[in-house]
Amino acid sequence: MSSPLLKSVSPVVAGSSESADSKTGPAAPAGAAFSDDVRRGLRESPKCLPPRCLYDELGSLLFEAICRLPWYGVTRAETALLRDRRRELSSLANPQSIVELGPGGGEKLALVAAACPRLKRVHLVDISERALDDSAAAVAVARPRAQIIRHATTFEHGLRQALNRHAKRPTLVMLLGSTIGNYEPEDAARLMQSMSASLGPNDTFLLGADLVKPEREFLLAYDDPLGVTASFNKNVLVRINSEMGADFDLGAFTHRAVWNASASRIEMHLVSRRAQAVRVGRMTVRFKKNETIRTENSYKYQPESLRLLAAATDFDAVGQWLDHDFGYALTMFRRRPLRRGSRSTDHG
Ligand code: AVI
Repeated sequence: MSSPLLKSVSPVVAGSSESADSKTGPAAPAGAAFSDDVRRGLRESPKCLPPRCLYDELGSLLFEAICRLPWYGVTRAETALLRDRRRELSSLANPQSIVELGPGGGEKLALVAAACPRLKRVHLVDISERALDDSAAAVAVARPRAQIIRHATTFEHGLRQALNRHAKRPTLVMLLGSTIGNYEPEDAARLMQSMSASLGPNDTFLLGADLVKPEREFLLAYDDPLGVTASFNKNVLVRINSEMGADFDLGAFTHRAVWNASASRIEMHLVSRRAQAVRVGRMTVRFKKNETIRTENSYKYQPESLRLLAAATDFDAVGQWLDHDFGYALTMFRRRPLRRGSRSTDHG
């Protein structure tokens, strides 16, 4: 096989378990990486933290709770779409191998795996051991004979390892749960480039993404009446306090969700209720009243903007399935066949 593989990708959510029904959420950066993220982000103007910082153990549990809230429909919509369309998906991809980047609890993977008659092996890529355990168990029930290979690493490394393992086999790579929404547009474009360069012409890439919907629906989903999303957001301050010896006063910050229509994204912020100085290790971080730390961008797509993600790549969108009621899309990409005379880097 080839592998220009995902070298240039630096996802906002690096190597993670994200799916909406995930048991863990995107993986937490390890200690030093977390501190670096925090120090760098709090020095920026405006202040911001990468969304991966939200997912320590408690953050992952809170994200799991969010996925069950009536106002956050990503998991339900995606699971229903996969259930309804699994035969079409399977006949288009017809995979012998499936690689899921961030399988979460594995429920969605199990649905797809059960519908793929030629399936021989499943690669699970996640930094979280818990997600690997849960998803391996779910796949083992759905496809007891399939070989299950765990990659406790980032998406990039895991995908590279998985593709290296079996050249020339139709492989379906899945990135579900609207994880793509937490990639900045340039990172999403890079991901698509790398993915299209890494997959062979018999392989497919299935991408799940949340669609643009009325603002009030986003505000309910990202600032829910039970306050679970607010806790999820503020937990990053708890994490900074405990991992970096900081003294954030949780009562001095408020959760805010903002729909940024021009950027087509919902943003999560922590708003400082007063002017204050916070000690973070040896650093002193000053806040003006109403100054915010942006903790997440969640980009929302249109069906055609998802298909256009393939525009600057060797991918074509070969299938798209929409949940019109909730506003969710599954899009399948395949590399267009090489023109005669062009150099092949296939593994398939
Ligand atoms: C993990 N990710 C796709 C979620 C999202 O919708 O962007 C994280 C989340 N943030 C608030 N609620 C859920």
